[in-house]
Amino acid sequence: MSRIRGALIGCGFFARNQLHAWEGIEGVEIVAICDRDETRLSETGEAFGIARRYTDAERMFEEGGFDFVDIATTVAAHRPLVEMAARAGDGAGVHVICQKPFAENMEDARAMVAAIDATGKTLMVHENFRWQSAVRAAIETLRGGAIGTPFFGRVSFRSGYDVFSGQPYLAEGARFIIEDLGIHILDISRALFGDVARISATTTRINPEIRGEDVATMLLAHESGVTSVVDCSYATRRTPETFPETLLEIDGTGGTLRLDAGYRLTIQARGGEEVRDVAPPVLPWAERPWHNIQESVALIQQHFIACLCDGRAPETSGADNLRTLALVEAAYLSAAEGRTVALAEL
Ligand code: NAD
Ligand code: 89V
Repeated sequence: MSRIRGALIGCGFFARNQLHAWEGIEGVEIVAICDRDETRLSETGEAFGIARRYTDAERMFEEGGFDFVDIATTVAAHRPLVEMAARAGDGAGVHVICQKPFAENMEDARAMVAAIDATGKTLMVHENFRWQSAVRAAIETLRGGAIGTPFFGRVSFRSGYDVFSGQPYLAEGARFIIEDLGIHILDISRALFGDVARISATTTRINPEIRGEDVATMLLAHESGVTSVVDCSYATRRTPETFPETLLEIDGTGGTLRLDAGYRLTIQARGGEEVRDVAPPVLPWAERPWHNIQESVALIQQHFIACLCDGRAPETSGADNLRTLALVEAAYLSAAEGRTVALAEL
């Protein structure tokens, strides 16, 4: 593929990371942007030098001139926008990269996957936490067999960081931590240990100022036989504050792997110990402590473009992400009904 042209919808809090990352990928150009909010639209257009600006996504698709669309809106707009992308160019469609959470429910998610499937275009969910370089180092080490066959894992994200000032909508929804953050951590568990047969979960709300749950503890029985604990909290005040690090403890038949605070990866196997500094770089446009997430945005977008060029499915394709989304739904169902939920129920 020669020059690849993209359009981005949703010029909000997170989109600037995506636009910076696109700027860093050779051969890619964002030729149009869209937001219903004119102020955000013009500020973003000015900041990134993008002249084609739309307040109406339908019009942007009608005028076309791009190969893929990057959907960076919050979840309620995802299904209509993905379906618009499928109808674009008289049904030829365009490739799609869509932010997490992909959909509000399984029915919408399946319809979105089917709509893009029918066009033969690529659909990737921007599920970037498994692309964080520290997490990736752990995934590659495990897949390389360094600690033998895993049988236990803990995938943990605990923080007291104020996420609500940058993303006020996170305080307003009936659902919070599993849908917004747990979705990433559940996806990391899938990337490490494979698909899940059963899950049980508890949730609670500690912060009285928000509507949804801010603590979730989940027990996953993977099809591979691994048991993992996925625990998430935005009510944990401790030092060091580790936002936005995911910490790991994995036991295998031949040793153990830990990813500790400060991006320190420790592998103990065959009577020896290796400690590696796997801290992510701070990209020129990034800022601490978000640099970890920001680098993963660059990496997942590079992966998307590599997949388009090679004609292969992205790791977090729409079809793959249905299984992460099903885990989210199953966790809420388990917490509400106080029982273990089989993923086959979803
Ligand atoms: P935001 O509310 O700051 O921005 C969303 C923008 O989309 C707004 O400017 C809004 O006007 C615009 N918009 C909504 N519907 C639209 C439509 N139909 N047409 C045109 N514009 C529309 O939200 P945000 O914090 O930037 O989050 C966006 C998405 O990114 C969410 O799904 C969130 O979960 C996700 N997110 C992902 C990560 C990550 O690491 N992957 C981090 C933060 C946020
Ligand atoms: O990555 C995210 O989806 C963000 C945050 C890290 C704050 O949970 O919303």
